[in-house]
Amino acid sequence: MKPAAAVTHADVAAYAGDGVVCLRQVFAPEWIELLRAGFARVLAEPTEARAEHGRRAGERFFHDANTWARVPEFRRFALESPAASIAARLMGATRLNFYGDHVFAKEPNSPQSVTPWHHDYPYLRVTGEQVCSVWVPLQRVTAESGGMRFARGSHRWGKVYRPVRFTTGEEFGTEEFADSVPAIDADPARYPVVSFDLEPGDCTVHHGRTLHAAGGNRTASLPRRAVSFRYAGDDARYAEHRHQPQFTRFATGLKPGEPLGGSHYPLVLDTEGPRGRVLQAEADAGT
Ligand SMILES: O=C(O)CCC(=O)C(=O)O
Repeated sequence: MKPAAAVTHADVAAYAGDGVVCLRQVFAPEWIELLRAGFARVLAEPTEARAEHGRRAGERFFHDANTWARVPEFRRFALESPAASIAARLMGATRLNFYGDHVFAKEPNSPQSVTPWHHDYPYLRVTGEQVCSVWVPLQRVTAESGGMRFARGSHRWGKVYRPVRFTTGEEFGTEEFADSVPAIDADPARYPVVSFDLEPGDCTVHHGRTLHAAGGNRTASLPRRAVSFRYAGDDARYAEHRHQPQFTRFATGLKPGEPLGGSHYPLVLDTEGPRGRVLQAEADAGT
């Protein structure tokens, strides 16, 4: 579980202050190979929640979510790779549940296939401060291939903004959320943005309220494939929204306000209670 490179105090401070941090070479090559195998499996046999967000004919922006139940490579990565301990350390969590995976592929020559500015909270069935996503690329990622961009400190703006459809950029959930995502790119002085070129083995970790976006893939030959592994810590509670995106429409057996748990949200780390193998065994048994 230990990351190949340690998470430093400076990383923890960056995550707390900016709502995002880039970690270099925290996943050994075997972990990335495992993800590539899982990714091939998802592309070959996507779930019902898959969507194609390509904005123009000939472009491909593929997305799928919560595939880990049937993709053993992702399940193993989520529960056993350094991702969980990275998430716990950055959030200061003593207990950690895995929330789910999210798979994104922007193929070359997909320049219009942008990821609109959004944050994750209005899409997720969880509330709390300790919710984050570990975004792990499978190959080099540059601004040109669709690198992620983050509005620095936006997790501290105290708002949950309306979700937007990736296919069109239109917002939804208008009765539930009062505010639209601010026009981040229109005012760089007011809304500073950070981005990172990444190599395999690197990742970014963003807070569930950090606004983020990404360009299309403007390269001719570099795919842009990544998997987000989402985790929730001590204060996270199950929540429901009136507008459930397709990929969250499954029965959890939980009531709003309850801590996460059960087979959908397995406990992966508990520094104060019985942990490690016992919890792993529970997750494997689907309890
Ligand atoms: O990869 C992308 O373009 C979007 C990723 C994202 O929104 C996320 O991981 O929360």
